[in-house]
Amino acid sequence: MIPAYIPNPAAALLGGGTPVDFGRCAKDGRRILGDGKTWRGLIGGIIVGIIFGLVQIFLVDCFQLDFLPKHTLVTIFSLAAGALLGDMIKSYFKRRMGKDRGAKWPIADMYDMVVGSLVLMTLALLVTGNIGWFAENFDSAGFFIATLIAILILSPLLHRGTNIIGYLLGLKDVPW
Ligand code: CTP
Ligand code: K
Ligand code: MG
Repeated sequence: MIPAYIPNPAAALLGGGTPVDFGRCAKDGRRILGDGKTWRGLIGGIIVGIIFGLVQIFLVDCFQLDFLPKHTLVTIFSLAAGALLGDMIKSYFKRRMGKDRGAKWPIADMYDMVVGSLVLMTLALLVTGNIGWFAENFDSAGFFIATLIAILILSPLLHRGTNIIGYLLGLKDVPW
């Protein structure tokens, strides 16, 4: 999940400038996505996520960490892009609900990147004819389900943790 977890904090560090929605509003008069979703954050976040993924591929190979899944260019790109795509889709619905940029939306804020990254990775593996990647990297259904549960438990903790650190360092305006 490293290529999925990195893009969000990377976007927070690199973001700014032109918003993805170019400042446009939806029919409800509110911003389509808002100023919290910028092109620099989106593209920078995906690139940094891919770089971490490439390092992960290198380290897993180098130190023969065979208990870890074997990432490919397709899996790291789709995890990184899916994380920020999920984040943008969440912002779209946040604006439609009348919540301002940066407002709290507990469950959605924590799982947007998890759902976005895993759904896009699955689609990317399907489209590229590599859906067998799951069976190749997970010995049993039990191991796969255990991994999913670990992701569901760890993700909110990591999300909370990095946001509190970002807040304390003055990089984020709010600790969520
Ligand atoms: N960011 C960005 N571009 C993105 C995602 C994030 O520039 N595609 C930056 C923005 O500066 C944003 C910060 O990272 O404020 C934190 O991201 P996030 O918490 O996802 O955005 P919010 O400001 O909370 O906006 P929203 O309410 O739309 O989630
Ligand atoms: K987010
Ligand atoms: Mg936020």
